[in-house]
Amino acid sequence: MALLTPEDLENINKQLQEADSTVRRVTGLDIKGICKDFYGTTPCCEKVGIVPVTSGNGIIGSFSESLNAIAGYFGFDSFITDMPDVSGYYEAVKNGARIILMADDNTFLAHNLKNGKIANNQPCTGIIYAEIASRYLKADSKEVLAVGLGKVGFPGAAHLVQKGFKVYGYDADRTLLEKSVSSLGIIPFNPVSPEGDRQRKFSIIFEATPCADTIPESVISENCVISTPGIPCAISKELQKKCGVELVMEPLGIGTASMLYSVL
Ligand code: NAD
Ligand code: 2YH
Repeated sequence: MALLTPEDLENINKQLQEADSTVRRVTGLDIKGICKDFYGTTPCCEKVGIVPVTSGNGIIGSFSESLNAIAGYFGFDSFITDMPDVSGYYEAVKNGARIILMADDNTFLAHNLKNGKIANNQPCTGIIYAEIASRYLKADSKEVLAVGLGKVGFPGAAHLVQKGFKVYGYDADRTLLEKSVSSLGIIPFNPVSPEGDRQRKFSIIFEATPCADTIPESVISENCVISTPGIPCAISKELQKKCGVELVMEPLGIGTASMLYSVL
């Protein structure tokens, strides 16, 4: 399990603002607008308690502070507890938190204590990046390439299938690829070495791997959108510029917004 680093989270507000303007250009709506439209919810200053967690690899510098900034950006009234772990949870509830945000090395959750709704970062991230990709205003077809079909990618790809897209997909893990083919009807397509003459270009690409350079130039159509929560980035800056790619990529905020709106 790849953990976020303080370097990933540097200038989180700026990263979020830049991602927001890309999302607006790509879809016509900002991140708030997409979450509101998709989940049918609107924040009403709900109090969010952010609890640092010390288990496993421990507290990540600026993780809680980044969540606090993100929650504020999306209109939530948030605070970080002084204490971590169970004591922090107790402190959050005692101080009136309606939603708890906390993460260990495996699970990052949002739990609404009033209505019982709970969200996991991985499916929420996959679904919202897929939703953004699906709304690309300049898409030339309803064909999508989905690369990386793990805990984030699989729910995202499933969402695209459910929305009626023809999803071509690839995962380096053969078992995961076969599961996506049999349970979602995904069409196997290895972007790096497509079989025979099946080379294709896509105007919508959804990527969720922990690897760099997973999307080669050969599959990118002019001005395509790549919507990718994957860290590090799926394409180099040079390739992004050369192909005029609209890149939706941000390390924490879009997925957290999806979690928060989903539990309202
Ligand atoms: P995962 O390990 O469950 O899935 C990643 C998948 O990518 C694996 O199935 C792996 O086989 C596949 N893969 C690796 N290299 C590949 C390649 N070259 N081509 C095709 N498939 C390849 O991980 P996950 O939990 O789904 O997370 C995926 C990425 O998303 C990670 O980088 C994670 O840090 C990131 N993430 C980002 C956010 C965010 O808000 N931006 C949120 C959650 C996760
Ligand atoms: O970054 C992570 C894991 N990859 C799970 C998130 C799923 N995308 N966890 C963050 C750990 C935070 C730490 N325990 C803290 O600072 O509280």
